[in-house]
Amino acid sequence: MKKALIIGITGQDGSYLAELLLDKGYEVHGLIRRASTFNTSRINHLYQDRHDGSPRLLLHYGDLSDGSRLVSLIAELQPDEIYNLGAQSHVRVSFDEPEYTGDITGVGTTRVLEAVRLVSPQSRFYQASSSEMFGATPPPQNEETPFYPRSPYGAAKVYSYWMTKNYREAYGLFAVNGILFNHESPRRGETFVTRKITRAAAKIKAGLQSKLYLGNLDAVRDWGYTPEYVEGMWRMLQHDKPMDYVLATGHAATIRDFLDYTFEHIGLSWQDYVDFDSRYLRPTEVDALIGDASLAERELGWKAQTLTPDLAKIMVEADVEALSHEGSHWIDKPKFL
Ligand code: NDP
Ligand code: GDR
Repeated sequence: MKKALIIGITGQDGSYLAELLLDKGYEVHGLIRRASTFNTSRINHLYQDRHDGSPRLLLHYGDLSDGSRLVSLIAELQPDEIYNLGAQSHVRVSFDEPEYTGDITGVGTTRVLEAVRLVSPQSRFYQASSSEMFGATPPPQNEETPFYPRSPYGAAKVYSYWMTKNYREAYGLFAVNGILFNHESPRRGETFVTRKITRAAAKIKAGLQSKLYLGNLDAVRDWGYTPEYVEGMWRMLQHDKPMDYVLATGHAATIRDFLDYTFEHIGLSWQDYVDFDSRYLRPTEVDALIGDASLAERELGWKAQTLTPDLAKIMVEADVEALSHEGSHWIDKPKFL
């Protein structure tokens, strides 16, 4: 049985990747952070108590700030595959917390790479690199496009990208960068713009909210569907050569387009509800990201199937459904999101 370690298993991508690997028969280990409240809601449905049979999903406390813990855990597990999906992943927040973002999203990767080099060099390593590394470089962007990050988050990801590449070249590790464009799902964090829109639309439809405050509506993004992207991550680690790949749909949409797709689907007009709030603007914006994933299609047989209009429908339908089940508990989430 293959063994995988997912750092960031409680996040959007980690939860879908855990499902995929369990379906493929892996033993899946996940790193979770100690918190004063439960932070495993995205993976609770996968969890099986250690006392009931032989679970294939096992969770371990740790943190990307804690290098010695990464060494002890990786030494103990000797995983076949390690996926580093852990990060302070919010671009706007990275302007408020640039040093913390550099430590976790940047140096955290080096801590994992060092642990792999020292105690488990046979492990295959996946680094969650990002289209945010392209930043101000105009689209279309592919593996050859120069980086020009526009945020502390983007700069930290560029550092992690180069450290991953360097450990591959310097020490012969099987270490790859997946350069993923935005990917979304009903499990997307509530403060990213797509989910913020689909949750608000569901609440507006139910008569529980009257306004939605957003920032820049003109940014262009290439939004795909997360379950397809975690399959791409896995394929990168099954390839015979360690290489870096872009995953993207190749299609462009603005925030306005996403609002259109979402609100039209539930029979409303977003212009009646959306207002501007400058606190959602970033000091420097990434204007346009549109990926060219032809290398992944040629070498991994990977191609995005779900495009943004269908993605918006999947997400808003899931939020309408969740609201009907969870009612006021669901809507009581804090307003500062
Ligand atoms: P999320 O923000 O949903 O998940 C991030 C994960 O990292 C969570 O499990 C979180 O734990 C964990 N984490 C945060 N800080 C630490 C820390 N100090 N130590 C250990 N773990 C930590 O992100 P996504 O799932 O959307 O993205 C996964 C990865 O892919 C991230 O690295 C992101 O930057 C990158 N990425 C994402 C893209 C996207 O469109 N989604 C596109 C390109 C790259 P907790 O639950 O406790 O907060
Ligand atoms: P992004 O995602 O920055 O692309 O990073 P986000 O959804 O936060 O922003 C996308 C675009 O929407 C604009 N926007 C708003 N964004 C948020 N969050 N909230 C708002 O109210 C709002 N109004 C407008 C933003 O300015 C931006 O242009 C995501 C993260 O998952 C990263 O971790 C990942 O690396 C990249 O995608 C690829």
